[in-house]
Amino acid sequence: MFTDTATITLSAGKGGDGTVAWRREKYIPKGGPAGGNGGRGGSIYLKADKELLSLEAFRHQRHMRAPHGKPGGGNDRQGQSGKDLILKVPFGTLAKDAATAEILFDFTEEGEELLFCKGGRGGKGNTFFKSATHQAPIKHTRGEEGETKRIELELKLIADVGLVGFPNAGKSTLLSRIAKVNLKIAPYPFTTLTPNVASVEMEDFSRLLFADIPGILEKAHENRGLGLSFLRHIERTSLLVYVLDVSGVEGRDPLEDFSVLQNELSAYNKELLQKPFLIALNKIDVEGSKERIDAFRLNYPHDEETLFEISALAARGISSLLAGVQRRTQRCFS
Ligand SMILES: Nc1nc2c(ncn2[C@@H]2O[C@H](COP(=O)(O)OP(=O)(O)OP(=O)(O)O)[C@@H](O)[C@H]2O)c(=O)[nH]1
Ligand SMILES: [Mg+2]
Repeated sequence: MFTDTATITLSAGKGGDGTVAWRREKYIPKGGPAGGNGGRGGSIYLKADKELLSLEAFRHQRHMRAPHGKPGGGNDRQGQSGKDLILKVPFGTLAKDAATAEILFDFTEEGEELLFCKGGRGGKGNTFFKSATHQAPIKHTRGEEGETKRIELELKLIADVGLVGFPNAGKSTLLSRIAKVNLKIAPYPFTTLTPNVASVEMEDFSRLLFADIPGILEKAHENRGLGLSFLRHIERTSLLVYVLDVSGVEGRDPLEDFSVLQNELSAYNKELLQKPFLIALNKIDVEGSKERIDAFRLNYPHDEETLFEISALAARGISSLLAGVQRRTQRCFS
């Protein structure tokens, strides 16, 4: 299962208590205090890891605890510190305070690491309280509690290119073909229920990450179909590819679909319309599609850098589309 949000509780370890002990050695009567300090409790860090692709690991274990520090020992021995806990989260994870929704951190760089909960300090043993006027203190302090936080993790996939389209437009077919992976494809809407991300090799052997998200319907912003929450996965892409069905098989009109998709994207986040985009008119292998392609070209300013005719199924026009993607992303990155 794909998990893209998780609410977890983090508890750092408590510090070990300070100890009361006395020196007991032969020939040294009244040896004085010898109680060591407690060890520090373990802290909790979160660290971005590119290898992880979901928050799945947090689905079963929702309360993470770092170990407590050990109490101080006799002979002034310091208690052992609790080991720090480093939790790996996928690259692209946003951490928020679960109560206030305040953004605590956005993990956008591989290997980034941040302290979330500090372990409690160890208590002082009675040796600490020895002074010139107080040679045999019985005073000691307890270890501090570790910090506890409830945080919400949200994964925003950081793909380079996002495929958007109506259900059944052929997004998964296209991604399966270009990334050479097997994705679920079927002739009914909403085959894709959770985003797929796959890496695609370009002509120059560089790689781009493509995200295939569930299909979008008119009024998706009012929660029709699967709603729009999946659009968060394409908010960070540098290029969108609208996949439009020109087969007419389902009575779809690509011009109308394009405008509905743009409206829905804008209802979710207006900035999505500012992103560079390409249009892939898909299913050109189907007889009669020419009519809709011509109508689209007539109504939509003809631009060879933006408009591509493809058949994801019959593998037509794919390399020109990828070359177009590459030109556009290079322009975005530079
Ligand atoms: N004739 C033809 N059929 C295609 C083409 N591309 C996809 N299809 C078919 O269209 C149907 C839907 O394809 P999918 O790739 O599952 O569509 P999707 O856009 O991922 O759909 P959702 O996951 O439901 O949003 C399948 O039956 C595909 O075989 C194409 O280029 N030509
Ligand atoms: Mg699909």
